[in-house]
Amino acid sequence: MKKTEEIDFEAIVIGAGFSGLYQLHALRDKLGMSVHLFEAADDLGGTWYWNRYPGARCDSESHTYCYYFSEELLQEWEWSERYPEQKEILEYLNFAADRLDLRTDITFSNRITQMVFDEESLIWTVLSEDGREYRTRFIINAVGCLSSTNIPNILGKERFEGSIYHTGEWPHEGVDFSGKSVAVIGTGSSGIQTIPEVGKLASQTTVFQRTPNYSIPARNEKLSQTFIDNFKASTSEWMRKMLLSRGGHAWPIPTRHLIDTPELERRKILEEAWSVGGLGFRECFDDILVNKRSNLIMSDFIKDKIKDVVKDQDKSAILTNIDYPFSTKRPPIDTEYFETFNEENVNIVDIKADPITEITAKGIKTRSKEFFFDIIIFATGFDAMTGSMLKIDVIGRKKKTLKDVWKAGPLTYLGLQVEDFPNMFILTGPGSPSVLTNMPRTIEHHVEFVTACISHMVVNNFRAMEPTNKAMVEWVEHVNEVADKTLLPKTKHSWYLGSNVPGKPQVFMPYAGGLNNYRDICSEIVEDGYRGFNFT
Ligand code: N01
Repeated sequence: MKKTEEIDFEAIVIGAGFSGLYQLHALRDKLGMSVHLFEAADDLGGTWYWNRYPGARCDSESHTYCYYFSEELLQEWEWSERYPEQKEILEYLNFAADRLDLRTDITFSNRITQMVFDEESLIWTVLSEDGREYRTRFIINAVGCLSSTNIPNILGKERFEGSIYHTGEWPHEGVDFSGKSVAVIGTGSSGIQTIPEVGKLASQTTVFQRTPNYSIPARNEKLSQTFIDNFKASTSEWMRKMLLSRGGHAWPIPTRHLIDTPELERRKILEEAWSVGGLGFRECFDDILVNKRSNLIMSDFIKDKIKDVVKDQDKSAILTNIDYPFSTKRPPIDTEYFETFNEENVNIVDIKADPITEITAKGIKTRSKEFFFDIIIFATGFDAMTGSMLKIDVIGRKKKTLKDVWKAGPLTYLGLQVEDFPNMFILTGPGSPSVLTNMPRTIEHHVEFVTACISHMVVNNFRAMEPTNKAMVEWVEHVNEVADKTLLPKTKHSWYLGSNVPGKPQVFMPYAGGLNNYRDICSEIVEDGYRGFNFT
């Protein structure tokens, strides 16, 4: 691509997680562009840089949770466990970045705060926290969908004399729990992963649960050398399976409706899937997210399993008081989460029944009781899917801001682009299958799609690309229509809809039509001459 005097880089990538690193490689090494990546943290890793809490582990299986675009990377790396720990994933990303020599084109510790589009030159000016400006033609936001932490505004937080942590911003030096009394607020995936670990280390652990959660045993284990060798001999087959599936996982694609399966057989299938564990449990039938009765049966099956484990009747009642269909909130997988409540020094408080009223100097007050703590852990999640994008002041054509355009909920075409923000791409944004899938598969799709778009522009001498209003509006309608065919949006209290963040517009954000179908739609759009996109 021809360089002009006016730009510092042909493309700027923001964020050095899985998506940003691959995007840097693809544009720089496949298209030969000048590209620079800016990262707010002082090192790479994205989610896996920040989420260092005890027990942090991926719930996609390790050999599927990695880059498949390079057979060399696949052959060189060896995962040790079925579900990789945060530390191992971070090592993997460092390994990939070193193999691809990416660090030379990354600036760390420099948050991008603003980006402004100039309609005449069709160039973006990007402003970073250190006050410097960079001019570029393309911006690829790889800022992550679960990276903007959500810390509830509880009265008195600043008065607390102990230590406060959020799972998503965990201190690098770790936390010493020995002899400490610890509160954990939140029982999503992060809480459910960290509570068993904190429970082992602290003298007293008290869990503040607002919404109880279904959780599937992960059944984590060391990978055998035979498994690793077989995997390495058949990576393309693993990829084929993942790309055929809705979720980008390599599990067998379900073909049976739970509701039509006779009871004895159904029970056997559920028990087998339970003993295998992991998110694949949900996939043993294909109607769990569309048929209320099927879902109820599966939900009751899980509640019974929890009741079998938790001996204390009061704790068991709090943990199983679940009033929404399984998997309509993102289901966690766990290692001995429910078992942890059999320990005498691990307690649970139902804060739906007895809400937190304030944080005091010494602990937490609920309506009926005061608790005393040395440490409070917020496992309270993220301003998901839009939070990190909206932290940046994005100004497009006609001085439109992204904040304004997304005021009533995010608008995108394919989750990738927004009208009036030409040449700006978002990876795994709202409208993308993203969080409903095994992320690296969606990320690889997006990076390759964006790279192909930019290559198409170069070949055809186009200077700008953006979706039409019609395409964007129709895509958002399609995202809603697809979600409405499932039980997903019926559970109103979920970060999928943004309802965990006060004041956020409540719209079902990810594309629930499946990664396989989404990929097909994108391919058809390209074959149809990039239908829905305008090129200048
Ligand atoms: O966050 P969450 P998370 N007062 O939003 C509670 C991914 N992930 O960090 O449900 C009291 O799910 C909230 O209660 P409620 C994964 O996609 C992946 O756990 O809103 N409680 C809930 O219990 C996951 O889904 C891995 O009523 C409050 C909890 O805090 C996503 O990240 C590991 C509250 C938040 O749960 C987010 O998970 C970890 C308040 N004011 C995470 N506000 C992998 O393994 C919120 N809560 C890949």
